[in-house]
Parts: sequence; structure tokens; C-alpha cells
Amino acid sequence: MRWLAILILTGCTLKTFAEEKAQTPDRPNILFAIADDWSPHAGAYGTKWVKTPAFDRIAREGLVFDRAYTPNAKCAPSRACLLTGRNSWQLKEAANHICYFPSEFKGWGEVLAEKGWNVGYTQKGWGPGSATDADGKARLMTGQAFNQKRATPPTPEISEIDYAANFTAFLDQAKGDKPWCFWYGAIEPHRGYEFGSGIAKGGKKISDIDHVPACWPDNADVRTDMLDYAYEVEHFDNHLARMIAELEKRNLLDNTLIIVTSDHGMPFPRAKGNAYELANHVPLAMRWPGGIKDSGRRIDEFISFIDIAPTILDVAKIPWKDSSMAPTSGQSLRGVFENRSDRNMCEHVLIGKERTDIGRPNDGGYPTRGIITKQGIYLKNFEPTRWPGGNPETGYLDCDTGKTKSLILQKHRNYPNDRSWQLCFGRRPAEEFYLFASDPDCIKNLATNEEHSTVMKTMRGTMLAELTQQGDPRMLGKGHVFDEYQHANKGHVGFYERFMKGEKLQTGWVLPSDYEKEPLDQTVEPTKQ
Ligand SMILES: [Ca+2]
Repeated sequence: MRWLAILILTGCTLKTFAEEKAQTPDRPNILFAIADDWSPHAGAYGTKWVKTPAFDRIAREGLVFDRAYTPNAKCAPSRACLLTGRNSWQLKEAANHICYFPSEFKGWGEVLAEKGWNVGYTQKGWGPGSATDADGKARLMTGQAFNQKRATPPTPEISEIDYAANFTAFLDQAKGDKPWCFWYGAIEPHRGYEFGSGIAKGGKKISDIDHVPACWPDNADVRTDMLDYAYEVEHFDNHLARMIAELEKRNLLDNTLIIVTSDHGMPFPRAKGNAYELANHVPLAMRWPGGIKDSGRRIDEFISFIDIAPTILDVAKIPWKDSSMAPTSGQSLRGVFENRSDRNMCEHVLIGKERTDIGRPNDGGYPTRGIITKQGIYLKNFEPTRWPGGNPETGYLDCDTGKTKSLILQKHRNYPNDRSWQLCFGRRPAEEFYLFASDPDCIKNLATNEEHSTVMKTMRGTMLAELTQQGDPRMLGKGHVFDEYQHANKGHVGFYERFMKGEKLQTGWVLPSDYEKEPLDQTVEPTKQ
């Protein structure tokens, strides 16, 4: 349906509103601003403990999306979906984190450059992983790098790359009539954080936080951790504000499509790297006076990251068939931009994951597929005997270290039945089902509850049919291919077996104290929730 819809939308909706705006060029420049690990916490979403005036301005003067999701909540696969317009299960190796990106899948950054656009980026484009062409040369997935300008960061954990100054440097060389596209890829609010920086440097208070998700303990340390995350979000937003000011100064603002989002949700247990509301729901706002009608609207329909590539090619006036990109399952947001009542409004999104990190036997992932509707979320876990956060004896490597993670692990060592640990790190059943109305934090699994079985079965049926239609190897009995694709960091291939044999191995994202001294009981049943 989505594929059909893009053909219709790209063919039929390019005129009308664009004609009304004939005074400005109808092909805008593009500023694509993507934070790293930011959940929808912003003023425009009603969050009081994160100040995001730049994001809020884009929302107020453009569109803010209340139901935007990445199909896969980890850096590399999420960015692969964004760039290609395909779900991660349609991307072979690129379904995995730290992979070898298949040469057969091209992204819109490369297409724009081929079509004569000036394309650049700062800090983090697609990755982490390896993307090379047939000659072994690094692919320019998001154009040329602009990282020369540096500044003293607010904390040692924040990038010293001065993103906004590098955008100015990019604009300085983007002369003439060539349209340009700049990818602002911050590495905030990715961990690590300077503990207490949100309070000490951001002027925040523990009491500012109005809600701690029910899967974590609610205490001062967890709240401090959340405020440190908030402080890093604000760093991202500060640079966005400077970029907007630079565009205004150059009289370029109104003919620039600005898209602001994040690759996936916050880097906390049961969030980033999982398949849940906390993991896959992302902030999204867009501003483009030349192409967006009735600004200030809130968009309630479901948007997936696979819709971004068709949207960008559409506004760039590049027909998909001329891009040599593999077919997309997404659809252009042109109908949303023009506020068309006859547009195809999506009632759900599909999500899923494979190997989002190392730390299980045989480099196995934690394969999951899911569907999210306005009612709730249904998940199918294909290997429920595996550990969702990674094996305990190798530090739960599928969850970035941090105060909240360490606290939950310590609590579980003292109290083996600890609920937070069970929810964040314990084994999960083969099916999970949560209803938003009664359980917004999604911690009460209703998969075996008869009362809701009809809704769950309908959602499962829709999900399985679409995945089958999209050629998902998990639907064809070939899901093992994802575990067999090689990890692109040779030093970490076979991590679990090498570590267990006594090899001294380190990762940059988990503390030695996160490793359990012994494997936990392997015979226990999947956690009942
Ligand atoms: Ca990320």
C-alpha cells in the first residue's frame, strides 16, 4: 500500500500549493538535523525539564509529528532506514548495528550529490559500521564532512566539534544556484554524560522531572541521569538555534526544508536498542514555508522513518525510478505538507530489530518484530531464550552503561526478584502486548489476557502480512542470516566466546562493574510480566 501510495503522491501532488508559492523556488535547500538517542522530550511535546526553543520554533512555524517512529531503535540500522526508505529487515546486513553496509542499497545523500546537489554533514552521518564502494573507498552516505571548526564543549562528554560553525563553513562554500543539503548529525544526547551536569551546569532540579518511566526506580540518581540527558539535548538544540539564525542572516530560512529528529529514543534500559515505545518513538518537526501549508499543525497520523527518503526525493523533484535506489515501502509526506484531506493516513507503524549489539553466544542478536497502533504495541520475540540486553556475564552489552543501568544491576544483585531488572534485563516471553490507555509506560504484558486477545490477534495478523509482503527473512524461515552477517569491528567478532575463554576484551560503552561474575541461571522460564 505504501509503495503504491508513493507512486500516486509523487505523480499527482507536486503542483497546486507549489504554484501558489511561485515567488520562491519550489525546490528547497535541506537542513536535516538529527540528534543521537533523543526521545520526544521537547517543549513542543509538553516536556518541562528539557528546554528546546529551536525545535519548538520549527514545530510552531511548521509541523510537529506526534507519532513518528524509527523502524529500528539503534544508531546504524535506524540511519540506514532513514537514508534508504526501507525497513531494516529489507536491508540485509544493514539491519545490524556495526555492519558492512551492502553496496546494493543507496541512500538519498548519495543520490542528491549525483544529481548535482551540494551535500555535506558534520559529526555523525550513517554509522557506526563500514560503508565502502566496489573499489573499497568510503561511501559519502551524507556527503562531504565539515568537522574542522572546534570549540570548548560544555562538558568533557560533549563533542568539541562546533556544529553550527561547521554549518556556516558549509554555507560559505555553497555558492551559486546549486541546491544544498546539510546533515547536522550531533552525537548528543548519546552517552556518556558528566554526572550531575544537568543540575550543576543546566540549572535543573530533581523536582523538575514530572514522570520517571515505571520500568526504572524513581530516585535522585535516576532523575539526575535524566537531567544529564536533558542537558545534552539542549546542546543539540542550541546549535540548531544558531543554524536557524545563520539561515535568517543569509535570507535562506524560508526556502530551506528543515527536518529535526533523532535516530531513536533515549539511551536508558528498556529504551534504546529495544523495540518499545520508549525505544522507537522519536521527536519530529519540519519547517518549510515554501512548501508546507497551514503551519503550526500537529500531525496525528503514524510516520515511519521509511517515509523520509521518498519525501526528500519528492521535494528535490527526483523521481524514485531515476534514483537507482531499491524500492521503498515508505510514502512521501507531500500530502501532509499540503494538508490534503485525501492523503493516505497510516494507522500503524512496523518496528523490529536484529543484532543491535554484541554480547551473546555466536554473535546472536535479539530478533523482534512489532506493530504500533493508537491502541498499543504488539511484539513477537523470535528467540525468547536469549537475553534481551545481552548476556549478564558479558555486562549486558546491548545496553549502554550509565547511572540508571548500574543502579538497576546493583539492585538486582541485592534483591533477585527486582522488578526493574526483570523489565529491563530479564528474559521476555515470545509475545508481548501493551495497551497505551491503561498502561502508558508499557510494563503490563497482556499477551495471555483473553479479554484483549481479539485486538492483539488483529494487530499480529496485520504485522505478519505486511512483513511477509515486504520479504522479511524472519517470515520465510531464514532469520538466521541476520545472526550470520559479520560484525564490522574485527576486534569484537566472537566477543562472547573470547571473553568467556579468558581473553581480556574491553568495550567503550559498558563498565567492568556491569559484568556479572557468573552466568545467571540459564534454566529459568522467560520472565512473566
Ligand atoms: Ca543513536
